[in-house]
Amino acid sequence: MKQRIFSGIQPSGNLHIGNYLGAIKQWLPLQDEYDALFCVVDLHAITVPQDPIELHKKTLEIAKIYLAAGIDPEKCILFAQSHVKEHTELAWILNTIARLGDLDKMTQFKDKSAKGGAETSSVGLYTYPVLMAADILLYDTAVVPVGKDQAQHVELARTLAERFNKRFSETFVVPEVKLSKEGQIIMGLDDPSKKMSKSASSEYNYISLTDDAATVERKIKKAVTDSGSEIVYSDDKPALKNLINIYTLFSDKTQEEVVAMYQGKGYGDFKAGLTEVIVHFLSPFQERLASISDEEVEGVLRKGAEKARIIAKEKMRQVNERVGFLSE
Ligand code: ATP
Ligand code: LTN
Repeated sequence: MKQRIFSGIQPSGNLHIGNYLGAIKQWLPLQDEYDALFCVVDLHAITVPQDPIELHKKTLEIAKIYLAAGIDPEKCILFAQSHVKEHTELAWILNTIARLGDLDKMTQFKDKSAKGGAETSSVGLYTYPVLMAADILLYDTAVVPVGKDQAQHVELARTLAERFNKRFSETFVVPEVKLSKEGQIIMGLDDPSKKMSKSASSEYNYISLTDDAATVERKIKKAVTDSGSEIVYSDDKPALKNLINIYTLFSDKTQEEVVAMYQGKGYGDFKAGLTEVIVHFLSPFQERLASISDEEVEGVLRKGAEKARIIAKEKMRQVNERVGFLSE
């Protein structure tokens, strides 16, 4: 039997090339090797305020992006988190297993709440990792493919699974994290010390998957570079290193090959070449994206939720019984 994997992306902000290279692109081969579930995590998105109309639109858009990138609903289960109520049901129970001490360690909450202050952050943002643990544990997930920024959350899912199993008997599979390779965390174009982020304040931080060729060109031109003029791949030149990483991931060339191609040339040539490889990927991708209708993607999500629900319901029956709830 194939092992199960689960991963998800929030329908908030503009999906960028970091999300594609660091997450979706790596999921594509996993659809064949694993029993895969991919989720649009709308319940996670509302841990920070969302405009309802935008949220609705973004949820459909993220699902379309999955499809346009090559996620195949014939091979995996693709669904929206809020369609399977068991996610919130299990999250509540796990909230009673998680400790304040566990959540106080979570760096994402610290980072995200730093902007507006912890006092005004939602309680949902604080317990976000518990909901994520519920997503994972509900399906007996063995492997969770995510970027390094999410490793701490998967670690919490392991802790909660172990704690629950110990208290109530063996119930959950303890999941393993599968990290994207070094170089696959894409840094901000305006600040190579921080990851490219959809919630960045400046649009010059990221290249959105829906940016047109002129926008890509403008953003790459404006991307910060390091001092010097040679194209070299080195830790002392984090901005250039990040751009070379993006180049290699879109062109399937090695860093050495990219550096060799631009030997004796300057940043201008390199940036023009980089723009070209990005646009070369984005144009056909955006064509596929535009060809998927709302109705089509709604149908895919509905069918996905039906399949996910079967697994989730059985797990919750087990969990509720172990906890001591009366059967319905
Ligand atoms: P935000 O920055 O607003 O928190 P995000 O861009 O991190 O959002 P998420 O929905 O949190 O987006 O992440 C979706 C997936 O994309 C996760 O697997 C995450 O690890 C991956 N990811 C996000 N940003 C990057 C990045 N810059 N490089 C590589 N992978 C990324
Ligand atoms: N928090 C994740 C998205 C996410 C997720 C999950 C990833 C929510 N639930 C379960 C893997 C497994 C993020 O990437 N920001």
